[in-house]
Amino acid sequence: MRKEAHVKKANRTIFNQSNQKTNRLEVKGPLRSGAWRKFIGKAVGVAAGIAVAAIIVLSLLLWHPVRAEMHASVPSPQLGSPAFANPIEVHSRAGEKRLRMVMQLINGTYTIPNVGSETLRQFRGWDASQSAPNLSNDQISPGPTLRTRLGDMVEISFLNRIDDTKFPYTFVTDSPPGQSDFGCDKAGTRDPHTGIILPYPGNDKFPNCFHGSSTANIHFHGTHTSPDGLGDNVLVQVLPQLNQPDWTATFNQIYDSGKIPQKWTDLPLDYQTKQIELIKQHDEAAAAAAKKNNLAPPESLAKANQQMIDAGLWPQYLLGAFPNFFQIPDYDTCKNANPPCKAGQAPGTHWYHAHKHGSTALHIRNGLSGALIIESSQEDGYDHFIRKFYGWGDSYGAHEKIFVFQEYDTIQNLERSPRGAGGPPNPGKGGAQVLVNGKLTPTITMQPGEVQLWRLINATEGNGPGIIKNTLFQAPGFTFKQTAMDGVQFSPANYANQPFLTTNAPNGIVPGGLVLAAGNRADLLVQAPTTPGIVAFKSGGATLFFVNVVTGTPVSFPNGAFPPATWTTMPTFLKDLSSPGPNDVINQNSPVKFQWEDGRVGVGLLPKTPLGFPPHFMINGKQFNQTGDIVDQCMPLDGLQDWVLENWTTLAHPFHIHINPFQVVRIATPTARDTYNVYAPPNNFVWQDTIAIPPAKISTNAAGQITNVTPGRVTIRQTYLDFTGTYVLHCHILAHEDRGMMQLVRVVPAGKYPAGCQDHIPEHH
Ligand SMILES: [Cu+2]
Repeated sequence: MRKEAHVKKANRTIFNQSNQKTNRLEVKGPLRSGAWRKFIGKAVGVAAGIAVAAIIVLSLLLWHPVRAEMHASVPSPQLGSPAFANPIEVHSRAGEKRLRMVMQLINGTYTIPNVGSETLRQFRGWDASQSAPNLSNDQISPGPTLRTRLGDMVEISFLNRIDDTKFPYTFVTDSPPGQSDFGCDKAGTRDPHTGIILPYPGNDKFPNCFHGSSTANIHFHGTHTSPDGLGDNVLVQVLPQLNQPDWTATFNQIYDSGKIPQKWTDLPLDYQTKQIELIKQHDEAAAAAAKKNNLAPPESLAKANQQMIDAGLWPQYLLGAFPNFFQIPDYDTCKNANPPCKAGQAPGTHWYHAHKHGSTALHIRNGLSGALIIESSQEDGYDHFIRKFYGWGDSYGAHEKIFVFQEYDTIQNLERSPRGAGGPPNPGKGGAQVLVNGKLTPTITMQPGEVQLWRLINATEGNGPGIIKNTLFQAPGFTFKQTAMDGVQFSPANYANQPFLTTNAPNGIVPGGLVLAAGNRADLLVQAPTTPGIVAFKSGGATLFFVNVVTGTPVSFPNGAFPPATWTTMPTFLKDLSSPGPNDVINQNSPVKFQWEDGRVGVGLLPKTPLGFPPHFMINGKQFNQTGDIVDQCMPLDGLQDWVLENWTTLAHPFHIHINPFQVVRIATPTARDTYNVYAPPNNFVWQDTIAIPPAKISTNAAGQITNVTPGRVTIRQTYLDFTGTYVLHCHILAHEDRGMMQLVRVVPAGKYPAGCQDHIPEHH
């Protein structure tokens, strides 16, 4: 039985820890230098043939912002750099206004560039009218790019076909403390100072620990859709099932109806009854496995499901298959519907990734993410405007480059053994390199003076090398014009002012320039220089990709200049939100505080650090679900609110909230004790759905006690339109999210506010 295997594996790990050794977590030496990609130094010339290995400082520690910097010495021209390629694409069927596809979660042995073969999970997807592609491809890649248009239906049959016997300890629920091995993943790390094994989870407590990594779902990051049911529902948990019933006919019945089911009982009876039965069987198998090992059974998933169904809500636990089904709201159409929508989807660069609490970080490091491109529907819309200006026709073709930045690794830092007594922690095999669409430092070829639309998506775990730095936009000879942030086009004023890329923006530059935290996206029109040559695009010191500008006649455009001198107007629902009135909420006196334990002055893992274990990341003094099933932030539908977000730690946390984007009104970056660099434009606020809250400045006295914390502050303005339901806000450094830095959020109808805020809370671990 599968669950038995997990329990045994967990026991074996613990047994090995007590013997001060492990099977799967042995202490490993540094990466073999010969394994690193080699480059030919320009200075010595190709003929000299002297290979210069890229030097990577392997001092990455997940919670250490400074030492995590990746330093690479990469002279050009590059040798052995693969050609850049957009990820494969699944797009809406033109005549049907629908994207109907299969998205399968699989596992296998894949080659990570520079690392070797590893057992990973991957997304593979295809249009449902076609047969499955060859799934034995051993190259890692993001999931397919999904390309839709405003107004389209999205119909994704999500099949979790992971063979969970290939991965350690994967259960999704807990049992009474001390009575069984269900709960957090188990592993060991050796303290280099004492030689003692510090077992994971250590001080982490379920559900705020790494766990449940064979269970998944899909979050559609940046979409304005329902957080409930078959929409952008991240509270649903689809457990793995290698061999599945064929759900094609059942799911097609749902999609073909054209009506999005609003209740569980709206789904075909076949799916309801089979799922209830499958989860019951899963409970029984887990209980039997526990009994065989003299352990208490885990909590019943079937019981949790039944409680939700009885309350008229959606069950959280499903086995193997889930039909994601929602519409991309087109404001130009839905504003005339009955009832009318109040906002639409912003056309732009969005993305998707697995979002099961406890395994989001590991999943993102398995590459379980991909681009979601939503195109405009009208002649003056974002994509139509750009393509018309450059004469690119009805589709971008090779003029568009999609960058899914990812990091690949098979295990979390906290679950990994250090390299040896006294040595730096083991950064993992692929943990220090950022790949582009699954490739290491690929090369884009451009004509002299050519213009392309670049869509950048930071799908890394978000720490250290995963922060895409502003140096990327300082590549010599290239010209950049940012057109969108987080999938929302710039207003004409911001298009002209370029708040991230220039110092001429109102009230000065956005602190840090264009830096992409995990979850951020940016669109830029990029023009190559007319001088041929190879240019490295670097994030800090690390080269992410190259552009090879070839020899030739500079490209000319029908409309001449780069970039367009005028810019298309904003859709009306994306105009500036009004300032909150007396009846709106401004949480000036109750900020959303991103913090760690009182007394902590820095990150740290080992006993030499102040508190002896890695930080417990919290929001407003508690971890996710720490005080039970409580909605942390409840808002009335149509509410307009300004929130102050604060950061009381010494590393930036990217705040992300689902369903509705927000406008960034103010950024206050601490520069010294009680001193800030403030960015506060008077209007034309940039829309984002993810923003890094600047780190705090912490002062201490001679005894090391904290005497002052000057927190980083961001003010966001948001309104909660069109969709009620329960969802989340969280830190997009996903290891922080898994370990507690998340809140449960709910939007209720105005008439049920606040009475309905705490009704029937879904389980969410
Ligand atoms: Cu964080």
